Order: sequence, then structure tokens, then C-alpha cells
Amino acid sequence: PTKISKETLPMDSTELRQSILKHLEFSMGKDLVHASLYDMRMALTLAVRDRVIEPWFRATRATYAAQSKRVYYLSMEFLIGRLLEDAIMNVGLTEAAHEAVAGLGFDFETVLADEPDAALGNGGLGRLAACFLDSMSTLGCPAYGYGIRYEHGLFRQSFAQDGRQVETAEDWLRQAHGWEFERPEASFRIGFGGSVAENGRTAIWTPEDAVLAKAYDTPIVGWQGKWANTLRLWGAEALTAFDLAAFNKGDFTAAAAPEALARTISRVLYPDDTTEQGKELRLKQEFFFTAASIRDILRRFNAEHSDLSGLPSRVAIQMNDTHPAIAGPELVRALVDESGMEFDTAVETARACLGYTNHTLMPEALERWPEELMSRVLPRHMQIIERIDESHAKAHPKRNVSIVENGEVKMGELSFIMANKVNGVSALHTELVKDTVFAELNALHPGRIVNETNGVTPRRWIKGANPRLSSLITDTIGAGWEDRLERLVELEPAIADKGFRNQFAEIKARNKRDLADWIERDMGIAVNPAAMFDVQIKRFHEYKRQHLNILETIALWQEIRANPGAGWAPRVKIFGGKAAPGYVMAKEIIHLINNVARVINADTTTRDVLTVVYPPNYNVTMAERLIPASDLSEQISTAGKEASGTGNMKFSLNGALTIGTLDGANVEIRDLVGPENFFLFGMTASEVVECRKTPDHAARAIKASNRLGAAIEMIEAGAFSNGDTEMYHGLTQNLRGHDYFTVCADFDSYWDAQRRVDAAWGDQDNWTRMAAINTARTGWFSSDRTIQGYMADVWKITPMI
Ligand code: 26Q
Repeated sequence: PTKISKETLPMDSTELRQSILKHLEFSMGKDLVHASLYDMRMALTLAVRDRVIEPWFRATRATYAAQSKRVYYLSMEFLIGRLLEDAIMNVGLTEAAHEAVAGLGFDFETVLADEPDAALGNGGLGRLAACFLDSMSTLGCPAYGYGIRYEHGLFRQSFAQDGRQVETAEDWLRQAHGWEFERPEASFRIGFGGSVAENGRTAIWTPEDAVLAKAYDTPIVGWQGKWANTLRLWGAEALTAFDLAAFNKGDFTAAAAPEALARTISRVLYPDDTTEQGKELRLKQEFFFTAASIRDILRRFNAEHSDLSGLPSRVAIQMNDTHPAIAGPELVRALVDESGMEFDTAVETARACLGYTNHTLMPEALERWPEELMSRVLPRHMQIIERIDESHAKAHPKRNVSIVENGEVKMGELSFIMANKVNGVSALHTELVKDTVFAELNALHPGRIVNETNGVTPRRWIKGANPRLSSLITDTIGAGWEDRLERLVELEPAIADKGFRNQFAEIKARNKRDLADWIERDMGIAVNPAAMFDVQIKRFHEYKRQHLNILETIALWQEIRANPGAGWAPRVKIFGGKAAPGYVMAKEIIHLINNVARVINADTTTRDVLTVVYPPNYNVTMAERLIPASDLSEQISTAGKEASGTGNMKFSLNGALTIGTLDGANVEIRDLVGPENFFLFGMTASEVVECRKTPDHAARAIKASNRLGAAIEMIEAGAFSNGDTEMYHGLTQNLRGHDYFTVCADFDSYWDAQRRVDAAWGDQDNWTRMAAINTARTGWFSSDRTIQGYMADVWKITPMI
């Protein structure tokens, strides 16, 4: 591979100031006197973007010149958040930009905060894709991210209706998106429906409808600007923008209809909602971006090579969950119908290019499409899927696994069969993938399943989010840990030093004061910054068990009231997260938490030791604010249900201790930090399975635990619903009834662990020691390490730098 030069261009603030002024004038059409905050933010964005172009071109040329294999990361979601601060940091312009912006009369932090979050994802899966983009650029892995340019990202959440979640449309593209380049020349026609004419070995698909997929490119620059890749998002448009005949007849609505209809495909991100599956528009979104990406990949390959049998040596396509699973059939279709390749050869060729990452074990969350729908929307693909299914069955006659079953197409099975590597996202998850959902397929294809434990980018999640901790790290172990995070172990000797621990504690204290100020300003709630900040931030799901946390909060409140002088460890319980709009139980839990907060915060007798806050509209930017200020990380899912978790890693790295179950990557975090630095509770995955065989496990647990019983009864008595005894009936009945997620069975164990947390909090210096050990021993969770794993085990790509 061609080596490219490593030096970056230092640019002082005068030069950057000139560039900002140039963009203010010529890109924004404003002079400084009339520039708004938006103008200044855009001018700064464009000035920084200019600095990214050189590494971007350099990387593209180097990849082309070396004919390197490229990875194509196909994901329905990229949960990026803000880009400006990150880009400034990566190109080493933080001080210069601060100085330049201040010199022009604007507050730097305010300018950065003006950027809307790019919320093109739901949660973990989408944020993982964003961390991977960062790491692929940092490592010099030639890569393209492919996804959808949603006009509306994940909905905005408010609690306007008495503490109930209210959703409104998110609108990030109302303002120009300063980072992207529109690429009208990279446009593809994407068809739907219609008919198939068989023509010997190949077939001709004549779609009934079609839309245009147009590319929008965002450069993603890596650490120190050594490399940059492209995030290519597809926007949907009508092939014919406007019906002039209808317009001339005076029917203005009809004239605009084709355009409006076509655009619905990239209009809005679906909120992760397993109860609402099988929606035609979702299938069209999946095919839309996958087909456009496959065509773009083949176009690029064909421009450089003539023999499609060489495709696997140049192309690695990674499917982020089953959402782009149609990539297999679409690639086979292109190879057979458009290039005349023999069917079995095409399947082999496609498989040699494809990898599939599984992110869930929950059977109800695995995608299935009605055969009728698939045949109607994608008739040729349905034929190909059936043929893949048949030949797989023929090759393995003794086994009973099929893609199409009971009138449904199972996308997990399709992805597995069409991929040469299938990976889980944590050690435990990968073992469960082998033993449960894909046990049969694993037996047929031993070695295909591999583990790639998730990671997070230390640039955003330490350097950017926690500058104080970053300075301490640099002061202690020297520069250069940001892209070699395993070096955090070098902190460990310093932890024995009281001076270091005091600095570590002081940083946490200052981060907490900042957060307390924000909570006061934003929500009007005064919190004690000296209290333990106990944080659970993630999507609302029953398996994540926010209700276990709030039940313990209620029980704790009661215990404090009964025994106020017992020297309670003061706590601020912080919640954050959204529920899918159609997920009734999750929304009931949100409502309960808000009502418990209202009641507890009004109790003057417990005010000093217990506060509950739940800021609305949790997103990436809020995570960056909360995590560095956290003392306790709540990772309390029912064992066997959380594939990995990635928030858990961000907390540990930022010096929070974890209270958690043996689930997902918690297991690996505990192994690394040591069991004495982790608050473990609850049943193991196999104990949960056993427990469920006892039909009255919940009733028994309630009977055995006065605290749990009393907490549930308080809810039932209307203590948090102004006397309304019916309000949380659905929730409490579920707990008393089958309680699938074993909240009751794990309650006492959770309570005990929380009291161990209290006791540990009593020795502040020792707490700091444990927190610092968490930081020092979790450098392995850098997404750089994860990407190195994918490059070696799945993609067979070597880095370019
Ligand atoms: C499916 C069908 C229709 C509409 C939406 C969806 C959909 C969308 C998003 C289904 C699932 C998702 C997101 C899943 C997700 O975020 N999973 C998480 O992935 C993380 C990264 O691997 C893990 O750390 C988490 O454990 C896992 O829950």
C-alpha cells in the first residue's frame, strides 16, 4: 500500500480568521457587522471543512493508486450528533478556532452549540456506525459509509402532557447542512414493483415505479487529519420533478404529487419499534439505499477492473444488522441479470463480499417480511431469495433451516446464508448467537460466526466530551493516547498517588458542577453537586429495566423517610431516553418516572439526599454532557438481552463505576476492571432462562420482599398519580403477572448492590481510586480496536497509514 505523508498543516488563528471572514462574505453573503450566530457557525464550518478537503483527496487518491480493497459499511442509521467540534479537534484547530471566533466577537461554545444534532439513528446501532466511521478514518481503512439522508431524524421528545412523552418532528435540514456536498452526477434510478420476464438463465425486471437516489457526501476526517473517508447518504427524488400538464390545467396539488411521493422514501427515520413490523415504506427505504449503494459499488469497481470474479478482492460490504439484508439478493441480481454470471457463481461471489453484524437475540426483533409484500415490491428479489433458499436446502438436506417460512421471509437467515462472516457484538452475545438464534446455521457453517466486541471513539467520548480528564491523562502519561487508547493502563501507577487522585476527583467534581448548573438552568431543579450522580441513559425498553431503577428509587425514598438519620449517601437519580411512539409499556414507565420525580422532589424531608431528574429529548449531545459528570452507571438489563451496550463503555472510560448485570459487554468491562471495582447483581442469562420456567417467579419474589411489595403497592395506591389507582395498572399487573424481564426476581439483589454502592460512596478517596481504575483499565474499548478486529477477521483489509 502507498504510504501517505503524516504531517498535518498547522494553521494559526489569523489564517483561520481570514478564512471565516471570506466565507462570511462569499458563502453567507454577510459582513461581520450583520452576521448572525447561524452565519458565524456556517462560516466556521466551511472554513474547517476546507481544511478537511486535502486529506480527503489525498486518501481517495492513495486508495485508487494502490487499488486497495475498500469497505462499504451499509447502515440504515448513522447517529452522528454534532460534527463541528469533532472536526476542529481532529484537524488540531481547537485553540486557533477558539481564538479566531472570540476575536470576531462571538462566544466559541455558543457557536458550537448552534449546530443541530444529526440524529439519523435510534440508539446503539446507529451510534456504533458513527464511531466506526471515526475509527476507520483514524486507522486509514479505506471506507465508505452508506445510508439514508433522512429529512427528519429521530423525533423530538417533550413531557408537555403531564409527564407523558410527546413526540414532534425533528427538523435538522431546515437549515443548510454545512458539511455535505451534493453529488447530482451520482444518481441512480431505483425501481419497485412491476413484473419479471424470465429469459433463459437471466431475467428482465420491469419495475412499475421508480425514484431517483441522489448522493450527498460528507467527509469524515480521522484523528490528526491523516486520513478521511466518505459518508454517502442517499436522498430520494422524483424522476420527473414536476407535472407541467397538471399545473397548466390548474391542478397544483397534482402537479407536485409525484415529487412529494418520491421524497417520502427518505423523509423520516423509523423509530425502533419491534411491535410495528412489516411496513411497506420501511421495506422500500431498505431497498432504496441498499440498491443505490450496490450500484455505486459496482460502478466504482467496473471503472477500475474488468473481471467481476475479482470483486471479493476489492470489495467488503458490511451489513449493519439485517436492515440492508437485501444487499445479497440485489448483488446476485446485478451479477446474474446485468452481467450474465452463472447463478451459483454469483451467490459465491456475493457471499465472499458480504459480512453481517447481528445486534439482537430477541426473536421478535429479528426482521421478517410477508412473502406477499416482498413479491409485490421486489418480485425479482423474491425469486432470487427462493433460489438461494432451495440451493442451501439442497446442499444441507439433513437440516431444517429455511429463509422463507410460513409465508414470511426471515432476514436473519438470509443475511447469515449470504455472508461469509457473521459477527456478534460482545463475547457473551456471540456465544448466545451460536447457541440460540443461529444454532442450526452455526452447525452447518462452523467458523462463520466470529466475535467483534463493540467499542467507542475516544476522540468524541473522552477528548471532546471531557477535556479536563483529557488534560490530566496527557499530563500523566504524555501525549498520543487518543489513537492508542490501550496506553491508558499507564495511568495505573499514578493512582496510588494521593495528589493524582485529588486531581481526578476535582475533575469529576467540576464536571458535576457544570451539569448541576445546566439542570438548574434548563429544568429549574436545584441538585446538590456533592451528591452521587446515578445515571441511566438509553432507549426505553422493558429489557433495559428502567422500571427496576424507579422501583428501587421508590423503596429507597420510603426507607429514608422511615429512617432519616441513618446517614444516607445523597443521590441524584438521572434518567434520559426515548420510547418508540407505539411502545405503550415503555411510555408508561416514562410517565411513572416523571411522576415519581415530581412527588419525591417535592418532599422537603428527603430533599437533601434524594432528587430525581429526567431531562427531555436525550440525544448524543446530552450524552456528552452527562457521562463525564456521572458517578454511577446503570447497566441493569435482564441478562441475555442486551447484545453489548456501548454507553457502559463510555461511562467506565470517564470514571464512573458500574452497577450492572452479567450482560453484553458488562461482562468484559468487569473482567477488565476487576470484580472489586464493579457492582454486580442479578441472575445470569441461564438463571433467567431457568427462572422463567417457574410460572410464579414474580409473585414469589414480591412475597419474599417487603420493600418491593410496598413499592408496587404505593404505585397501585395512587401515590404518584394523585390518587388515581388505575393509572399504572398495566405496568403493575405485568410485574405481578408474568414479568418476562424478571424485574421482581432481581429486585432484592439490585437493592443489596445499591447499598454496597452507598457504603463505597462513604469512602470518597477509595471511590475515586476505583473510578480511576475504571478509566485506566478500559482503553481496550476503543472502537479503533474493534475496527482492527473487523479488518483482520472479516474484511481482510490492511490499513493505509
Ligand atoms: C426494525 C424494524 C423496523 C423499524 C426499526 C427497526 C430497528 C431499528 C433500530 C430495529 C433495531 C434498531 C436498533 C437496534 C440497536 O440499537 N441495537 C443495539 O446495538 C448496539 C450496538 O451493537 C448494542 O450495543 C446494543 O446492545 C443493541 O441493543
